Amino acid sequence: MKPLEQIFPAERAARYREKGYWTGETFPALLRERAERFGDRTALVHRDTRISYARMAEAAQRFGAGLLAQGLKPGDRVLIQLGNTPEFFTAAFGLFAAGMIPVYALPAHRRTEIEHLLTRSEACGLIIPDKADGYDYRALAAELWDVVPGLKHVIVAGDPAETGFAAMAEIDGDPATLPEDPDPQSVAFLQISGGSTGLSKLIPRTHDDYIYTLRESARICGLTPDSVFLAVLPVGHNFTMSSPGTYGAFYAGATVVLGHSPVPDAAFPLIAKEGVTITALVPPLALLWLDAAERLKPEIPTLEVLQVGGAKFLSESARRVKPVLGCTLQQVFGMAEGLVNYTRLDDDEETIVTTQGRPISPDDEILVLDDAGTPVPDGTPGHLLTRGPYTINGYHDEPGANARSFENDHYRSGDIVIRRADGYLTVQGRAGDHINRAGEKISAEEVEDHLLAHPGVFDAVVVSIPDAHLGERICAFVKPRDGQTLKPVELRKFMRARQIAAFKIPDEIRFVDGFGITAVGKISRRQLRSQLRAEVLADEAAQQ
Ligand code: OOB
Repeated sequence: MKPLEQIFPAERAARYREKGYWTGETFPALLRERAERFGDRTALVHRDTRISYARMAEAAQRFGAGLLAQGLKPGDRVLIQLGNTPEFFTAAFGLFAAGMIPVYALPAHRRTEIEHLLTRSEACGLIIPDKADGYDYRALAAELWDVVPGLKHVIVAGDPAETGFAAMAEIDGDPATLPEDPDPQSVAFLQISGGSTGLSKLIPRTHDDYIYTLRESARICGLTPDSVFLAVLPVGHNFTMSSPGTYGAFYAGATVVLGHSPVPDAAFPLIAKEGVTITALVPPLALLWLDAAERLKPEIPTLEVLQVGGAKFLSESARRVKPVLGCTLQQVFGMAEGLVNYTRLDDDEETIVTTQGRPISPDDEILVLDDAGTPVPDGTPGHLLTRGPYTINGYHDEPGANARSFENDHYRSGDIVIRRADGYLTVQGRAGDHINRAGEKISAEEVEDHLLAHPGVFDAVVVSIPDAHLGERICAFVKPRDGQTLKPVELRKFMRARQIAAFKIPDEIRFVDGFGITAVGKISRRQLRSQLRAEVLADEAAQQ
């Protein structure tokens, strides 16, 4: 197994400890300590089930010990593909308690993504629901069982039916068998990247670095044990997990309400019923909530903070949050690789609506550089690079991507930002070729690869197009092979059959005879993408 590491240069690691950012806390210790301190208080609410801190910790520890009894070992990696249900936390904290490493996948992922993540992480286990949103995850696991040799344990939250897989409810062991707490500087879990090229990369986060973000996020977002955080975005995503998210809420001893749907008709009554004080949305959902609230005038006086992040929230929309929902907007600009920026709750309204906040840590060292790598003056757009106490120094086992994304000890995020003199950042767009579709990051190259696999496709170029609802949508330009006629519906069906997450299927497919240049090879795909994107924008402008 390739070792998991996240190596911070010694001088910086020493500084982060000295300054009290890294405190030596670990996830298993955090779980025990919170169970002792907040025992009977409610940690989790899911439909009619309420779970106390003591019960959550006990369930996790028993599950972790049960995994050991099944033959899994500390250090083993286990992929969790669960939705917003209590089992997600039993699984994640159970793995922590047993010294194992969770790898977080999203419920929308399908065979292609899951196979890649299992293989790359060398996971020996997979934890799935039985069925969710009409999709049978057991069938997916059964296919993977045959093709991923390292996969030895499939655990089903719910009914394993005839698969022969283990039922999560039956995995049970004696917490006395759990190992000692891990080294706080060791890797706690693998998060996945949005990715601008190819499939997701694995992001190793350590106990020390991640728990620092939880502690600071809980403070910046004003969490107390009386706060109630509603999770409607997938709990496996870094935003919902740690900014402050569910883990930040646990850090503070607060209550997490698991929402089963982000639509206003479901969320508003849940906010009212549970007295939710803070929740997190991506911009398209925030727009949906704003429009619904104008119509429905919901009684949600407990809601103090609405966080919006994952993609750019335009200032005109941001301005509506306070008057329409009656709560404070907090913009969150973060990345699973580390750096998270927040507008602060007491910032002036202009800062809240026009910026994406400033970093968590005084030791987040932000650079804004021009194309040649020279720092630009404040107020001028440039490439964002960063290093700091919770930003990774490399992806797991990705020499090529690491050479592209890390330079002089800094991570290049691919974002174009403007920095104000006081350190607040405004995101201008992306330098790279990824599409941010309602907060889901999609690599243009990956979608092109799927299209090119179709026998009738000669070439394909995928671009992002600004979209009023989604923020950006996926537009594919496809040149069919000579003599072939293709239909969009046929290509979409073909892509679905390749078992990829549905959010990667192009929203729009345009057929072209060629790409307007004789030798495609002579210009980079990146140039081609920006040229085609400009053509669509010109078309759209002409139609208005
Ligand atoms: C969050 O994490 P990822 O890893 O899915 O995506 C990171 C990328 C950023 O590099 C940026 O391109 C984009 O998502 N992004 C934003 C944004 N927040 C994220 N772009 C504009 N405005 C924003 N507010 O998306 C994530 C992780 C932790 C907290 C929040 C979001």
